[in-house]
Amino acid sequence: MTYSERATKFTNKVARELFEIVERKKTNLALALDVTTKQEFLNITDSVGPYICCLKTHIDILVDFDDELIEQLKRLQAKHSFLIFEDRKFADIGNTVKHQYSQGIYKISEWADIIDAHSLPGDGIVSGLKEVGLPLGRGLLLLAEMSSKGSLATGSYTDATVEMAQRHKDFVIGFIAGRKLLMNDDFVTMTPGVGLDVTKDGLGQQYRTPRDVILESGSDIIIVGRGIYGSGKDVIAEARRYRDVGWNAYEERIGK
Ligand code: BMP
Repeated sequence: MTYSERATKFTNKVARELFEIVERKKTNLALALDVTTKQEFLNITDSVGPYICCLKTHIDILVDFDDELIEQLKRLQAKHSFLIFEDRKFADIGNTVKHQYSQGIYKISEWADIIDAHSLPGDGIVSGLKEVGLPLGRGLLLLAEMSSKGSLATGSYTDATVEMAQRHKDFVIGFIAGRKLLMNDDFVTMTPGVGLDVTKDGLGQQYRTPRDVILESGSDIIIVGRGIYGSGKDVIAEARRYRDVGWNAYEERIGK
């Protein structure tokens, strides 16, 4: 199915919006922007904005975070049209994650369209996040697999994560995983650990190509970080390159 056909099937508003943006901008690229200053964060977002469907953040790595940053980020979101995914990887009991999601310095629920969580604590984590996020029209991804070497999220853990998602279809929009996990098209699959030039970093990250991820493994969205903004890179040229390779792999998959 095409992204636009998929978009019409989602009941969750965020999942629908994501695929509408993908189709409209013709990009299945999400940027993982792991820089540590506001200046770099905003500059790169503005440069790469036209080529991405989603901006993935780790808001707690910014050394100079303030509320103004969120206002500036929202302005760039309106300018370029992308969803914001805060990669918070919640991993605690429902009551705790509820506060972590909505309170503290970052007030993630106020600006992040998408968040993610580990399934490790059981269904309560989804219920806690849902209490906050569902009324705000947000969506949750469950980490069913990880790209890092030696990840324990495999086999029965992955299967149980898929079952958990199916029990919470109103709020869980999909998975962080290396491949499409279900034959039906009810969930979004987003895949990190994507790179064209290197196969690993020095800390356990493992990279696969966009073609492998989208065409061979049936994922929907490639998440690329250092492949785009790494040292000495022309971020616009790299973003275009990943967008093109990712989109060509999708067109090949649907037989276009
Ligand atoms: P990079 O392309 O620079 O390796 O960045 C990958 C990004 O995806 C990082 O932000 C990391 O936190 C995230 N990520 C990952 O690499 N593997 C996973 O399994 C899950 C992730 O969220």
